[in-house]
Amino acid sequence: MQILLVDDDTDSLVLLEQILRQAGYDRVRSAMSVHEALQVLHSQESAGKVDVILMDVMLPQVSGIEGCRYIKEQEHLRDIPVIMVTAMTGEDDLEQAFAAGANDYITKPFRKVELLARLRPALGLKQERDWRKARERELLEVSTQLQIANHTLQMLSCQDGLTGIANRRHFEETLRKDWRQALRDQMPLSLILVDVDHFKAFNDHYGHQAGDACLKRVAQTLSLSLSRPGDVVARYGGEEFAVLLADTDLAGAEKVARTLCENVRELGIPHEQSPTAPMVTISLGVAAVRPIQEAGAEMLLRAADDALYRAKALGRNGFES
Ligand code: GH3
Ligand code: MG
Ligand code: MG
Ligand code: MG
Repeated sequence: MQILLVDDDTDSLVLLEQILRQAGYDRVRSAMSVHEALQVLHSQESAGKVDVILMDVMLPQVSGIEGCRYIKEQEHLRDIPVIMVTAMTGEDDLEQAFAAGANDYITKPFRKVELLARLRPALGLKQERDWRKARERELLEVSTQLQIANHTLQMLSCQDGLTGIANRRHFEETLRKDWRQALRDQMPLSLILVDVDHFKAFNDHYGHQAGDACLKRVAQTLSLSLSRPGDVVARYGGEEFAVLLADTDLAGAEKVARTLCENVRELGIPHEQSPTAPMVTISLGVAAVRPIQEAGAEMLLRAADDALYRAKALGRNGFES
């Protein structure tokens, strides 16, 4: 434990230090004024390490009472117990010292056993405060880690493992939310369902791994082809994707569908076994509604699915609405 002595009388300092060292306290520092004491408290080797201050009251320039008050006003110093050591024994002096935040008071000439007896609880108090602070810091650290973990989990729970875009769960949540928003704002909402053409044949011919890589590229292309911040693309199923467009009417959604179809085709991923084209293509079903109170978001899904079915039947590599 480190003890800081503040006294303008050298004899007092020597005596105090001697007693303390004899009692086994070998980390003792001295200061002859409040100013010097603050220098020690802020110095490299003692900052945050002083465990108790023994402070004389009668000091040049700034009194020990003022010094104590100042220390107790500082957030980073106020935990250090201050014991006043003084020859001034009046009741007023005592009152002032305690009002300034002093933890204890010893009168000079002091008895050795009294000094040591009063020192012990003060040091115990400091230790307890340090321990509590360390616990608080630990708890804060743990709670920060938990928050990060929670955030990560939440992100992962919305993400499709293979492609990194939103998963079906997140899509369905967003669909419900966007539907309610569109209903409130009386705005249109559009949905595009996307299905990779002849993908079973692609897998059979190129292998499942190439199939996975193809799905990743298609997902990325769909995602990069959307321009509005509110647009959401999700993996809806195996080789099916869903694109949700808020505040978008049918004409707008058809434009997006055309772009998506073109962009995937332009990736030029070879697909020799496809009867449609010698490359990977997609079919799209487009639906747009202005939500009404009486219907739910399922009607939009059903309409997009019907349109996708027609796009497939009509030859694939295109969209229907
Ligand atoms: P269509 O043009 O009518 O859509 O024909 P299709 O072959 O794409 O349709 P089908 O539903 O018969 O086959 C879908 C295929 O997608 C079958 C399945 O093996 C493949 N598939 C689904 N999920 C994955 C996946 O995560 N990775 C890979 N590599 N293939 C997948
Ligand atoms: Mg003095
Ligand atoms: Mg399919
Ligand atoms: Mg398919």
